[in-house]
Amino acid sequence: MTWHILGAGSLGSLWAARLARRGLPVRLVLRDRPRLAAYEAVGGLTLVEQGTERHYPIPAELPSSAGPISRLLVACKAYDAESAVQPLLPRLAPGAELILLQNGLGSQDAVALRLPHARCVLASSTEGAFREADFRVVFAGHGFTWLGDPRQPAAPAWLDDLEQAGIPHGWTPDILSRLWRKLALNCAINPLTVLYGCRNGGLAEHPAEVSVLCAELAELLQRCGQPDAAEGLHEEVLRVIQATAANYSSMYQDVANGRRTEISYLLGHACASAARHRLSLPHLDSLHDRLRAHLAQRGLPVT
Ligand code: NAD
Ligand code: KPL
Repeated sequence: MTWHILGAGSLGSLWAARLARRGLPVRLVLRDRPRLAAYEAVGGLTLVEQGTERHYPIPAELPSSAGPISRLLVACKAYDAESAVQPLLPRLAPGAELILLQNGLGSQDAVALRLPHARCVLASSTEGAFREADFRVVFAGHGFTWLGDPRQPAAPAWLDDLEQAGIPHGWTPDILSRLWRKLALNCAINPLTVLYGCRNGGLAEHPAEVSVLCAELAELLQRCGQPDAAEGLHEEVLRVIQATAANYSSMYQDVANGRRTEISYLLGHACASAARHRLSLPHLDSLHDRLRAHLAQRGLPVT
């Protein structure tokens, strides 16, 4: 069965190249004609791995192309996922499965609401990749991808394709807990690195602020029915700050490069969930306000 990949950016290209090089059928779905023409001009994707580059002439098509889609990897940013899937709805075959690679929470529900009859598998990935140029991606950090379906605990047969492609992954009955935990880590670290203009390690100079945010985030996770995601959060945040001390967080990099952030699906989602549960989290709210003001000052979207 063909893997249709929507979003030929960093993670989408990384998945596409690894699946294609094992001989698995892959097709990229590109946004529009100009983007398809640009892709055809370079003749495929280039993946750079440990300094070695390889070219993959993977076929590409438009959302409006003919033919059914049975398996769709959605590899857009969270804020693009719903609108990117929309034009593909008429092409989805009965029993189609979608794999949603978005970080944070909120975009997955928005997509799933449009697809009451399709299976949506959610993913939480710690792999690292970035775009060096259009259709040229660098595999920057090995990691792991958790997959799961909150509505259907049975693992799909296509996990064998990931095994074959060497994509490190695991199936979990509790993918929401994984997504909440990653969201909490990102909320405790990423906005502060933007506001202080520092690497992750720079947060070691702000222990009280990190600690109070972790306490509020743990309270939120408990209230949202995710006690496992709350367990030992502060300790893990401190471990990640130390282990990734030399790195710039993904949100820091987005802001530094003038790119839209996924704020609404991270801190925005956390604050909105707290409000829905009538939970007062003043430090998290204040962090959200400060981050939005910072983005607005730089002319970046605040959602
Ligand atoms: P990216 O910006 O590199 O790629 C997204 C791609 O989607 C772009 O090529 C864009 O042109 C395309 N796109 C947007 N709208 C589209 C549309 N309507 N039709 C077709 N294509 C469309 O993003 P990314 O870094 O690969 O991130 C994707 C998701 O994975 C994000 O939620 C991110 O947080 C998450 N993630 C990324 C990494 C990483 O290392 N890059 C790691 C973990 C998680
Ligand atoms: O995932 C991250 C990111 O930068 O987005 C880490 C390294 C965990 C920091 O929150």
